[in-house]
Amino acid sequence: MQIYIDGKFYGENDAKISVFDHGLLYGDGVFEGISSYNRRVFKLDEHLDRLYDSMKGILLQPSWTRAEMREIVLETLRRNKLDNAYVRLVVTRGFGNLGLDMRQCPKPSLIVIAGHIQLYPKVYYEQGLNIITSGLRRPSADTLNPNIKTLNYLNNIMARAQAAAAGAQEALMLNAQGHVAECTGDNVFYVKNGAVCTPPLSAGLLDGITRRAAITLLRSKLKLPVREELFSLFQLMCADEMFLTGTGAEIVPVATLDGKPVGTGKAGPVTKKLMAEFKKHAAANGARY
Ligand code: PXG
Repeated sequence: MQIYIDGKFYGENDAKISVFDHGLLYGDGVFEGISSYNRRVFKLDEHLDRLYDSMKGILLQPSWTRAEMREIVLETLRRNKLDNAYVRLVVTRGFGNLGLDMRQCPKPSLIVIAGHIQLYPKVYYEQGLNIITSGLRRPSADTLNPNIKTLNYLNNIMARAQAAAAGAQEALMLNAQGHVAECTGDNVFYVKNGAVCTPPLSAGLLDGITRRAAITLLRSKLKLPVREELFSLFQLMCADEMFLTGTGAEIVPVATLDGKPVGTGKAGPVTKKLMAEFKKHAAANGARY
């Protein structure tokens, strides 16, 4: 595996960064996770837009143009000869001293890893996931804005550990007001009486690229109304179907929530149609390499 770090490619064992990197010391940095299908990078420009917005959100001045960053992603995929891949971009504040002041870090670092990710075994795409509601809330925008894809993932990781302890695959997270926000690495949708609903970005969630693609496909291909509105756990308990979206997960049905079946407890018809439309869409679109 060839890993890009700050202008050079390294083998897996030689790909290293400083222990003084503030990405490690403080989680001071941002990242992206991108999928490629059939030698095409899915929604590359949307991911680059989000990465540049995330950098703005943490006052990190990029030392690469967007065009350079785009080419680095494509070149990393080419070098690794991957037809279908998961690309992880990490931008850290770079090395500095042992102090919080970002001005001590002269230049940011860019890491690009191209490999594979399997978030959920295949069986869950037929049977649906079992998920629980975490007791941990997503932070609000005035604490650590969930719209920014930062390297601070402990909130998500601890909630995911609660899911694992309960024998579930994912954890649903509410915001401080008790509205449904998202899962630890996926966005949330439910279907009720032929309409689809997902929380608005203001509920405190990542503006998922797969979420956006799902909204577009639901409207254009399935001809269903999609509403972005606040809802509580009660709406999910009464839903006909529920599914999650994410780069690694794609579209994945939910079978049970907190031990109780959602709808019939199986992948519903809207979810199945959306999964098929998403597969078609992802296979036929994206930047070639
Ligand atoms: N919410 C959170 C908190 C996420 O981290 C999503 C929603 C879905 O967003 P996208 O843009 O992917 O549709 C994410 C995505 C990983 C990994 O381990 C991270 C995510 C997805 C898949 C893998 O690198 N985060």
